[in-house]
Amino acid sequence: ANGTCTSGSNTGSGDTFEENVLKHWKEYDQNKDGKIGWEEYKNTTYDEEFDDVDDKTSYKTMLTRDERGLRTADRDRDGTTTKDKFTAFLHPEEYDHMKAVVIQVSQRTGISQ
Ligand SMILES: [Ca+2]
Repeated sequence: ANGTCTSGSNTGSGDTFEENVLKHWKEYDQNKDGKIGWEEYKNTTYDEEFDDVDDKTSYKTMLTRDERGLRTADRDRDGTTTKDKFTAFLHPEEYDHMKAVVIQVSQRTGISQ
């Protein structure tokens, strides 16, 4: 995951899978309602650092990829992301129903033109 590992106080390579998810979860669930909405996700991930970025194409590509990932993780299609869904989104390789996303992402990043 790009752009989410900027914590200066992070001492650790010892994070477990769950600790890692929880760390991101707290970061993204800004209003602490136990769900992450798309807007919440977008605001946390892309913030204003992309506002004046030249490369709008890669911004859009990332945005589309993330939206697709979250939609795929949203199995009951209620439009919100619970912790279970968020875990699947962060670690799609661990979940059968996320396999399509893993394949799409690796294809996308594997092609350099
Ligand atoms: Ca929330």
